[in-house]
Amino acid sequence: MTDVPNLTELLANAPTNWGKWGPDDEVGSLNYLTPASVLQAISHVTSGEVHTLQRLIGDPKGDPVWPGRSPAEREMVMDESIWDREDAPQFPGGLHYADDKIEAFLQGSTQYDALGHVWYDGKLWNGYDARTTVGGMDKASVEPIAQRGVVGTGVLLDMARHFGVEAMEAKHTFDHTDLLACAERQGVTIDKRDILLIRTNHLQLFFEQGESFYEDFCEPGLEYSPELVQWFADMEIPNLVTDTIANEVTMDPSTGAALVLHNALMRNLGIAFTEICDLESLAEACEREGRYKFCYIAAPLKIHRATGSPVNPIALL
Ligand code: UVW
Repeated sequence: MTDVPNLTELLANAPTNWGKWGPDDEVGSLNYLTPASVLQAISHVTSGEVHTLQRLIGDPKGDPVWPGRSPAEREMVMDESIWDREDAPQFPGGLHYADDKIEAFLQGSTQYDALGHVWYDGKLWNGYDARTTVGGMDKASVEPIAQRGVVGTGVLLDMARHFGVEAMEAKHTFDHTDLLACAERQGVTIDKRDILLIRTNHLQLFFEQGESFYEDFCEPGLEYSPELVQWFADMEIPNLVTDTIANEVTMDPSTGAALVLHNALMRNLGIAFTEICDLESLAEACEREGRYKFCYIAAPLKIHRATGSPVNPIALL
């Protein structure tokens, strides 16, 4: 561990977008998504086919979550059994109803990360002090992202298919040159300000392997390099969406540092992260139709001071 460089050293010369949208900005690169880009995104809708990208919460087969988090627990509060009791509430007209509640990590399902969700060196996105997270996110919480919503052109990069596998294995890394090669193979161009949706289908292994999935936990995904970060900055990517728990290789293979891209892309460039998506039906449709661009729409929940929020994004073909 002692040989692992800290993020301050590793990202010393990395580009940032701090200040680019003013000292009070809390949505970062989502600012690239203007009304004109919304109209551009809608122009990709030709069949009207709708794909929802959220994974089921409370899946009987299990909910994949980051180690240390637990899946949401749903509890029935009111159901027909309440009316077996003497003291059951009585409503005029004989009304009965069902109610339930969940206890859930806000980062424990398909989710948007708040831009302030990760940091190093005592500073969050846009230079906000990390002390602003104490007791709730006073800065760069998920709420401003939820207030604005996310609509833009999505491009699916089916990396599992590109590498010729059903599901990508742990620790398998790739970079922006692989994204470009995948796009070329699919016959699509990645344009500036496109929302990137990266399919690995890695979580199929969660459902096949059960608890052993978490042994030596290291998901596959994008690997940090200064060139990759510069490419994301130059391409003005507003949002990175994947079907893994944390959107990038968990431990950087060359340095051993954890979640480097969360910091280089989210904290420094203000790129929104959307994690634990289910991209399977979308990938099938894209392959069937031979087109990989669509209108991507997502509205995380408006939760005051939250570090993230569940979301059910939509790809509209
Ligand atoms: C962490 O940042 C630890 O997790 P995630 O972004 O996957 O919610």
